[in-house]
Amino acid sequence: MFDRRQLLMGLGVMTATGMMPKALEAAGKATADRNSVLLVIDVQNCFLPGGSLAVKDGDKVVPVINALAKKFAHVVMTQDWHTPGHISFASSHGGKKPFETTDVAYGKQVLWPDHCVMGTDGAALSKDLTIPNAELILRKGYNKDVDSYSAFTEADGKTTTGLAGYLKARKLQRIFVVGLATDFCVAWSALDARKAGFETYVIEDACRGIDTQGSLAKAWSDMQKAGVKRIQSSDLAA
Ligand code: VGL
Ligand code: ZN
Repeated sequence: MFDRRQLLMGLGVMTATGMMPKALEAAGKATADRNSVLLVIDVQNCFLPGGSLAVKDGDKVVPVINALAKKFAHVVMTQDWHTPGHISFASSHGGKKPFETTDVAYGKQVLWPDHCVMGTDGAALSKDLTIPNAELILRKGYNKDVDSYSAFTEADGKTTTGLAGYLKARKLQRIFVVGLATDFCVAWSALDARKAGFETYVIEDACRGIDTQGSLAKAWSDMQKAGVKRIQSSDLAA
């Protein structure tokens, strides 16, 4: 016999189309259920047209992300948030230019123009984002000697931001990653999400890449190998 509670729980997993999530996924779709979170990576002025590390067409992601955010019960956003003189800035390494690499204590570091310095207008989230329901804004990259593309783990491979613990404590087990840049902070976050055991999607048309030295193709290949699901915003049912 079904009791009332079982019946309601059963209804809870049905979607508006009447299809179960599993059936939708079989058709190449995905659903934002109550255990899903939209993770909006680094939609900040420095990465938008006119910014110091502008991502081509970076502003195009904003309306797509605004529309997606309405479908999610849970939204978390990140901000790249560096000290002045940060280790990831070419200007901190005499003679080095942006987009060159250098060896640092934790391995190879790509060097960037100065960007997202904490408290500056360049580090602010885009004013065109309309996501008042975002429940956490997580800053990363604030340790002067360690970069952090990933929202989960700094570039030393061991210092945690606490995000995995936060999401697990709140039973958010399915992560949809969007934002800037596909081949750096989005990809590293998605790969770490998989390492931490989350079901992970990247919504391609809600991201744009930097694409330096083959980084975009490599990022998609690494993500595919790690089991990250690559979808379009139109694939999202709920
Ligand atoms: C990023 C390079 C340097 C990103 C951040 O958000 O993808 N890329 N800092
Ligand atoms: Zn950065």
